[in-house]
Amino acid sequence: MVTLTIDGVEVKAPAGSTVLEAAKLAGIRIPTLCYLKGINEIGACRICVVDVGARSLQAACVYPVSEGLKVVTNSPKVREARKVTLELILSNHERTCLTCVRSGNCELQQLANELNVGEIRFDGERTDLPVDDLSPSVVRDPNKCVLCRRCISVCNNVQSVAAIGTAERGFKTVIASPFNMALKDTPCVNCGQCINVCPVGALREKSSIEKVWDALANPDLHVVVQTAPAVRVAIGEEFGLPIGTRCTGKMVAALKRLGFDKVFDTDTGADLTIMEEGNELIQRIKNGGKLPMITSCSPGWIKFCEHNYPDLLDNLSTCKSPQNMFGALLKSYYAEKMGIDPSKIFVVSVMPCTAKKFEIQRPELASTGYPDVDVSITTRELARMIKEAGIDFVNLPDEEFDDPMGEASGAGVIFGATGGVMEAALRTVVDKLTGRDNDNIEYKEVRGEEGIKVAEVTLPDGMTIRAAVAHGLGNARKLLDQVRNGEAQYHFIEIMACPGGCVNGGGQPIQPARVRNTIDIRTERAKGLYSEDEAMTIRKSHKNPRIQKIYEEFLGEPGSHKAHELLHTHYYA
Ligand code: HC1
Ligand code: SF4
Repeated sequence: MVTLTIDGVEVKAPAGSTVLEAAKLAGIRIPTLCYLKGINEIGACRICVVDVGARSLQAACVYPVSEGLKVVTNSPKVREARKVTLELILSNHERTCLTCVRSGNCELQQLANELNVGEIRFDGERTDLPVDDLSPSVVRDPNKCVLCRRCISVCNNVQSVAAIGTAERGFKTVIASPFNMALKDTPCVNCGQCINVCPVGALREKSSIEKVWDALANPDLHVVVQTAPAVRVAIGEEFGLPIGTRCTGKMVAALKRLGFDKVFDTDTGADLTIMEEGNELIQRIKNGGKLPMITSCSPGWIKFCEHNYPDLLDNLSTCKSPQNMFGALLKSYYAEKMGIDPSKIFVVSVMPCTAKKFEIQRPELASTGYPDVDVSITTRELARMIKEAGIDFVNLPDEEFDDPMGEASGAGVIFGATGGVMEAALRTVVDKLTGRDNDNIEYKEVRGEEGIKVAEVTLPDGMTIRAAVAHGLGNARKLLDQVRNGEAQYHFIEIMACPGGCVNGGGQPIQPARVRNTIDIRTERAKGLYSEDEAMTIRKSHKNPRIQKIYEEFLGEPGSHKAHELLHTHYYA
């Protein structure tokens, strides 16, 4: 520990910590803009400057503490320096705050307020560059960019994709793709992590709200909606509820009030995925198929694999994602059961994910002759629709998903957290391989935020299933390099593109840095999913009576010809 003084207060801070961290220990809040703990600690914006008695003011987020250091965080000189910096940023910021998607949740707006900026003294030249809205998932507006570089850090260092970086210098500095290509023409995987860390409205999802309103207003269409596991534990944040609050019943009630003909649960699709994927794994193990088998439900991960590990495409499970399995079933089994022409069924998915917008456009994901899913919106877009419709979300009663597709197991629920697909699969695979209804169903080794997690399950016949889980594409890269080099041998690997899994997907409510720097939002939301699973009586996919019925009435067996036609897919190098 070292002892220093901040604003006259003696503070003990761990050696190696920064002035920003030490100030926090002393209860002193230093304003920041570019700083994002663990992701972007580069001292770029200089909003956090403090006086350490040196010739110039120093950025607190990167300045190390030292024994006897004297820091002043609040003096006329410091306040003026911060204000000038902020006014210079604002002078080149497109100030369309009233209509900006981040209005009310903009860190720049909040900072202007906190630093008491009443006027902008330096009006001058403005950046005027085209908006890139060609990607199916992400819209980039350089005119709102504050050059904090959080998006670059998350894309390069966390996701290891490097689709964006800085170009030009001085006033012309811009965040851009290589050769200024449209994002859609780069290796961008549409994960949307850059959106979640953007402090302003320079990055946002490509909105599909109007398409949903149009479908809902079309009397010729039967409009059904499916909601992903992770949406229920995050949507409440958009209405002021604590992070991780379970809002399943309120979410269903809101969707019914928006006018959807049926409200279904993607978790049922997740149960179906486990049936197919579990069967595929058992077949591969028994018949000497390609191992390790790798999960295929995260579309950002699939695109990453296609770009970076084409040699591992045969390792991917051929299973479609739960979203698409469920969509295909709605336009076949459900259409038949309800006597509705599949051309009249319009499937909307609500996902915590921006890459799902890309996934639904993949031409091979249309096994009924119609796209499995017609429109995919994010958790944020659903919240906007609920607000636009004037629905009082917080005071809604809890309502149930609709029959005949609404039932799901706890295994389907936990899909939304990293390790959840693996745990759900093990619950079924171990039962199938042992021929027993095993009670031990919680695989805690694969839960939590460790970047790469490993589990070994030894069966009574002596066979050991070796499993690994990676979340965030940087971790996936590390794990896959081990697999590629023969350094690690597994039967089954789960990969989710987003750090923390879908609970932290690129379409989830955006929590500002002041929250993300203090709370692990991934853990809080995951807790909500695990508690929902715990409260359920059916916690294994193969025990879900709805799933059993679908196989009995329609699909036959997992891996059947019909199941293959509707529920499986292929990939492109
Ligand atoms: Fe996911 Fe999945 S868990 S990919 O994260 O396999 O988006 O929540 O819907 O499809 O079920 C997302 C979440 C989601 C699929 C499922
Ligand atoms: Fe990078 Fe993901 Fe953003 Fe694409 S969507 S630029 S891959 S962070």
